[in-house]
Amino acid sequence: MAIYIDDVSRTFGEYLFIPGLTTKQCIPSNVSLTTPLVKYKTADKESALKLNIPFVSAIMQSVSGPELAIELARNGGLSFIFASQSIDMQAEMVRKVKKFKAGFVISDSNLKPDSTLQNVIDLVNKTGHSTIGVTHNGAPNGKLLGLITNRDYRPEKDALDKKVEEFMTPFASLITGKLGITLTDANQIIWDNKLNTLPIIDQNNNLVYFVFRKDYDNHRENPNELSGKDKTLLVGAGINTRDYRERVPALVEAGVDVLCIDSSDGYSEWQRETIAWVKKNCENIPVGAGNIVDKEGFDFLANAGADFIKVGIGGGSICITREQKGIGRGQATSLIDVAKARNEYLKSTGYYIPICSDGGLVHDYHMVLALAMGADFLMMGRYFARFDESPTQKLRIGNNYVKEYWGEGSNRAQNWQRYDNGGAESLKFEEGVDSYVPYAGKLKDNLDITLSKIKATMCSCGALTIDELQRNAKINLVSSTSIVEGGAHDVILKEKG
Ligand code: MZP
Repeated sequence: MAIYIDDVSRTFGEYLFIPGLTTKQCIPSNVSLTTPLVKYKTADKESALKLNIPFVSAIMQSVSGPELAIELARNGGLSFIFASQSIDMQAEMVRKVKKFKAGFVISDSNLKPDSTLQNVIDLVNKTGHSTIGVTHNGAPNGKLLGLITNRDYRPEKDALDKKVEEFMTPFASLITGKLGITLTDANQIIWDNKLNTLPIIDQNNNLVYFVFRKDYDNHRENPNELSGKDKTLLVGAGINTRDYRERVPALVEAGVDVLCIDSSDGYSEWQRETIAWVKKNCENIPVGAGNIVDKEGFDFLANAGADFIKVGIGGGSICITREQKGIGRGQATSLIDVAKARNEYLKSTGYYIPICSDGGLVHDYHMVLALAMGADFLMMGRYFARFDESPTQKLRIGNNYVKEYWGEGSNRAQNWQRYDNGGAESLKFEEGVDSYVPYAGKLKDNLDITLSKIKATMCSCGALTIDELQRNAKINLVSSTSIVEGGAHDVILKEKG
């Protein structure tokens, strides 16, 4: 006979906090959101890898590219670069994040001296950037031969087949900085010489970076920045249970800090094999696994050696797995169950395995509920897809700006490995949709508001850390009528100006 679980599975919108005592120390500026990312022995006191804010971005084409990874790590979180692309392309994205130095930009617009004005115009239209590095081979790190800006040509008057070397500012006339220069010194040279761009070159005159005058104000201090001992930003990458023997070494070579197996159903022997292979062949690289929704799934992946475990099936905003396969569980119940299993595992082994709540977070207070229910950190797709830094197009629909957001199980992503149960290498049916999300601007601006709200809720609960929140929060299941009571009601709202 099948096993019946009688308790209803529930999600975040069905719970609210009851305030705890807010002491005088309990103010948002005293709240710490630092949280462990990977497994550790409690005798060692803390995790070897920690996040400064409990956010990671989803392993999705429409979310985690290098631009978002850089901005999120600069603000204390971490991205997992998506795995549903070629190994080379994914490794290149990881490399881009690892090479990032605030204010130092790797040139994305480069041509050779024998390229033409037409090539220049095409490149500017494609990238939107007006400064072009002229290198011997047209590569971002080739030998620097000159520079082109929009002051060097007149598209309406000049011949379109004119060669770049005829109108570029040649190397001999350029002011350059040497690799190793500080940002402050680079800015001083820009200022003293009234430049717009300072190319930074190595000892062989290879172009390494540009420093732009226009970026001067952007180099703010980021006290939360998530970087390693070598000062590079931390970055994660998704992997699958098919090509990990080739993909993982390429990612490690590119400098990846942490891996995560990306699958809609992690309770599988394929995940166990993948974890074992990574542990044997790349012992210093932590690997997370998932997704699971109960104690059995957690214990299986914990015993397989996972460094963190992701919780959640079917709750993602773009996910239709529950409709298509009837598989899934309310996210709050899943978390409560898995957190209990994690605590039991800790008691019996002395190892703390962080858990990540993945998908389905809608309101900012849901994030606090997920943390209070035992999540160490949160994976989000929809939340990050709305920002400038996500890799998708911003479009105008009617009077609103939106960004595209599609699931990994949609025909558009074709990430069959994520949904693979063995067999043919293709997506057999869709488990995700292709959609839009409202455009919301810059990541940092939105994150600041979200973090303020999280800290305010934590203070109301009397908690200064995530650990205190997990130990002391009072959480109450609420009736559907009290949810209605929670919004504005029985008033006539004024239209917003
Ligand atoms: P959300 O933050 O948009 O609600 O959910 C993001 C999560 O949904 C991802 O981290 C992933 O676990 C899951 N996901 C991604 N693609 C699909 C799909 O196509 C999906 N079904 O469920």
